[in-house]
Amino acid sequence: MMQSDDTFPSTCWECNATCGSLVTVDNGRPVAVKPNKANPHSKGAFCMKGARALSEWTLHEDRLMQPLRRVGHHFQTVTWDAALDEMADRLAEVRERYGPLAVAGAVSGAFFSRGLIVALLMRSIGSPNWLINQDLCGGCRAVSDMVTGLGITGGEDIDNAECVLVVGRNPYDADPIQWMALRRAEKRGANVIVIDPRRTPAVEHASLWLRPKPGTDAALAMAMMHVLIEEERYDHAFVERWTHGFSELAERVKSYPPAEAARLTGVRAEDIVAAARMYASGPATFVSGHGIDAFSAGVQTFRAFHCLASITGNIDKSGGNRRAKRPPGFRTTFDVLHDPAFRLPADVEARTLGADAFPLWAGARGWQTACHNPTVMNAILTGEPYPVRAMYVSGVNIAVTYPDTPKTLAALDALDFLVVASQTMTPTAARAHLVLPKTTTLEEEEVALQPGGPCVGYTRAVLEPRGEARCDLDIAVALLDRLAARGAVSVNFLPWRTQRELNLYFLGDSGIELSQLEQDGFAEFPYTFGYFESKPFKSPTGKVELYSETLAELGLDPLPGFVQPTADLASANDKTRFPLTLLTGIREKAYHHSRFREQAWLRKRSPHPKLTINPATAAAHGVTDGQRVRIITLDGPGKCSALAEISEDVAPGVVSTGMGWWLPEAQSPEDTSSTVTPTYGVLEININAALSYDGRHDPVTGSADTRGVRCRIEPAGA
Ligand SMILES: Nc1nc2c(c(=O)[nH]1)N[C@H]1C(S)=C(S)[C@@H](COP(=O)(O)OP(=O)(O)OC[C@H]3O[C@@H](n4cnc5c(=O)[nH]c(N)nc54)[C@H](O)[C@@H]3O)O[C@H]1N2
Ligand SMILES: Nc1nc2c(c(=O)[nH]1)N[C@H]1C(S)=C(S)[C@@H](COP(=O)(O)OP(=O)(O)OC[C@H]3O[C@@H](n4cnc5c(=O)[nH]c(N)nc54)[C@H](O)[C@@H]3O)O[C@H]1N2
Ligand code: SF4
Ligand SMILES: [Mo]
Repeated sequence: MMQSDDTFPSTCWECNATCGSLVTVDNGRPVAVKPNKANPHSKGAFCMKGARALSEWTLHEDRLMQPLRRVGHHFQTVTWDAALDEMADRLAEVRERYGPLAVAGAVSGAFFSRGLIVALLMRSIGSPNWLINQDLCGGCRAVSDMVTGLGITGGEDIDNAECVLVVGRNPYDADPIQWMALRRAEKRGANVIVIDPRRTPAVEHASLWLRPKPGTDAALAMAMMHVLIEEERYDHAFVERWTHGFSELAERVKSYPPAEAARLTGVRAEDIVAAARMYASGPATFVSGHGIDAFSAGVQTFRAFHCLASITGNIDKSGGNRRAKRPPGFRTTFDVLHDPAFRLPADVEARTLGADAFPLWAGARGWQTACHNPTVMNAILTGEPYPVRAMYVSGVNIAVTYPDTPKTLAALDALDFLVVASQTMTPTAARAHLVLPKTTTLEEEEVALQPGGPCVGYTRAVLEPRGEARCDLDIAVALLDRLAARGAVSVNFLPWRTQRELNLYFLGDSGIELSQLEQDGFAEFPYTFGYFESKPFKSPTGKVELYSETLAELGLDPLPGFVQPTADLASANDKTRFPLTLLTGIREKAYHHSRFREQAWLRKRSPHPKLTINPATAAAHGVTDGQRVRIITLDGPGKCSALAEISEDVAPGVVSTGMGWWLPEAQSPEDTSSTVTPTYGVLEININAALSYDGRHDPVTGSADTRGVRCRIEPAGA
C-alpha cells in the first residue's frame, strides 16, 4: 500500500530482533529509518542494518525488477504471467511423474509469515516437505524448550533481573535490544555472567567470565545444579509443585561435582561455584545464543540450562524467563502451522523427509513440522528414500548458508526444476531455472507476536514495490490458481488472497485493530506472571519436565547431561593432523548472514572474511597478522580462505570465523559470455565450503556441528 510522505511507526523485521522503527518517506523514498523509543519490545534499540542497509538494499541498483528465466548460463527477463505459467507447468509435471512429495519448499522458518506461506503452499500441492534453516540456528533451544514444557524462548526479562547469565550469545553484534538491556542491567548493579570461549564485548561488562572448551557447556550447567542442590539453594516450592523428575535429576547431577566439570570444560571449579551462587541469588535470567545451539549436543546442552533455570524458580517471574503468552484470540504462524484444519493426512506427514530419524524435528510431531535438510539433500542426489525433483526457495540463501556447499550446489543442479524468490541475485538464485523478484520488508505489511514486549508488532508497507517485485503471498496465490487449473492442488490451504487478509486472520478475535497498529506500530496487551494453575506447562505431565517423558518415550536420554564434544572424538592421528578447534558464525554488526554484501560502504568497513587466531597458535603455525590462510576441517569437503586476525580473544588452539561470505560483484546475471554457472566465491571464501552437513547429528533435532569441529590451517599465498 502506497504511503504518502510522512513518518510512520513500524517494525524492522530484517532480523528476528524486530526493533520498533520510525520510517520517514519523502517523494516515495525512505529518507530516514530511526528507532522508535516508544516500542515496548525494543525501547529505542536499533542497528545500522535497519537504519541504512535495509533502505539502501531496497533502493539498490542491483534489485531484481522483473522475473528472470535461465537461458544457458545467464538470465533473460520474462513477464510474471510467463514465469508463473512455467512454474505451474513444471511443478505439476514433477508432481504428476514422481508424486507430490517430490516437490519441496525452502525458507528460513515460520517466525515470519513467508515461512508459513511456503509451508502451506507445499501442503496445498500435497507435499509435507519444506526446509527451514533452524537446525542451523535456534532449533536445539526450541526443541529443548518444547519437550521441557517451558515455552520461554524470547522471554528474557533482563530489565528486572539481578543476575543475567549470558551463554553462547554475543548481543553486542547480534541483538541491540539485548545489548542495551544488558548495559542497563550493569548500570543498575546486576551481576552479569558470561559463558563463552571467546572474549566478546559482553565480557568487558561481566562480573564473571567462564571460558569453557567449545561444546562442553552442559557440564557447567550440570555442576551449577550440583552446587545448588547440595547447598539447598534451589526453589523448593516451585520444584515441589511444578517440576517432574527432580529426584532423577538430583541423582544425575551427582556425577557432576565442580571438580569434574572443571576437568571437562577447562573452567576453574571455584568459578563454577561462584557462578552457581551468583545465579541463585537472583531473580536471574538466562540469555542464550547460537554458541550452544546448532551442534550435535545442542538439545542436551539446552536441557541442562533449562533445568537450571527451572529448579531455581526463575520461570515466568519478574527478572526471570517469561513464558510466551499472546492476547486471547490472536494466532501466530506456529498456531496456523499446527492447526488440524491446515494439516495433511497423517500417513502423508509421516513421510516427511527425516521424520523417521528425528520425529521431534521433522514431520507431524516436529517443532515446525519441517524436514531434516541433510536428508533432503541426499534424497535429491540419490533418490532415496524417494526422489525430490523440484524446489521453491524463498527467503534463504542455501548455497551460502547450508554446510557442505559443494554438495548443496550439486543438489541444486541435480533438480529438474528450481525456482528462487529473491530481492537480488544470489549464489542460490544463480542456479535456478526461474528467479522471481521479491519485495523487501519496507514494501510489505507484517503482523507478528513479539514475546519480548510483550506486544503485537506491526510492519507497515511504507513504499510501493519497486519494479515488478511481489510479496510471498501474492506469488503463492497466483501460483496456486494456476496449479489448481492444472489439477495439481490437493486441498487449498492458503485461503487468503492478500497479505492484508492473512494479517487480519492473525489478529483474529484478539480485539487488536489494524488501525491501532498503523497508528502506533505495535499493540501492547496485558501480561500476568505465573498463572501456572490455569495455564499449565505444555508437557505430558503439565509440569516442567526435568525428566522428559517425551524423550524417554522415543528412547532418547530423558535427563540432561554432558555429551563428549565432536572435536574430542577424533583419533589420535586426526588430532595431530587437525590440531585446532573451529568456531564459525561469529556475527558482524554490518552484515546479516549472507545479506548486504553488495553494499559498498559495508564492504569498506568489513572487506574480508577473517579467522581469529591466538598469538601462541599463530606463532606455532608460522602465521602472521593479515596473512591469507586456508581452513580445512576433519570431515569437511573443501577449503575456505580468510585473513588471519591475531588476537587474545580466542584461547590457544581455538580459531573463530564468521559466515555468509560471497562476492555479489563477481558476475552480472545478464552476462551472456559465461560458459559455467557463476558461484560468486561460495567455494572459496564461504566457511560452509569447509564444513560437512553429514557428520555427527544431534539425536533429537538432527543438527550438524557448525562449530567445535577439528580443523587445520595452511598459508594460502597472497
Ligand atoms: N549483525 C547480525 N546480527 C544477527 C545476525 C547476523 O547475521 N548479523 N544473525 C541473527 C541470527 S539468525 C542469529 S541465530 C543470531 C546469532 O547470534 P548469537 O546467538 O550471538 O550467535 P553467534 O554470534 O553465532 O555466537 C555467539 C557466541 O557463542 C560463542 N560460542 C561459540 N561456541 C561456543 C560454545 O561451545 N559455548 C559457548 N558458551 N559459547 C560458544 C561465540 O564465541 C560467540 O561469542 O544473531 C542474529 N543477529
Ligand atoms: N557455518 C555456519 N552456517 C550457518 C550459521 C553459522 O553460524 N555457521 N548460521 C546459521 C543461522 S543461525 C542462520 S539463521 C542461517 C541463515 O541463513 P539464510 O536465511 O540463508 O541467511 P540470509 O543470508 O539472511 O539469507 C536470506 C535470503 O533470503 C532473502 N530474503 C530476505 N527476506 C526475504 C523475504 O521476505 N522473502 C524472500 N523470498 N526472500 C527473502 C535474502 O535476499 C537472502 O538471499 O545460516 C545458518 N548457517
Ligand atoms: S537488529 Fe537491526 S536489522 Fe535486526 S530488527 Fe533491529 S534494526 Fe532491524
Ligand atoms: Mo539464526
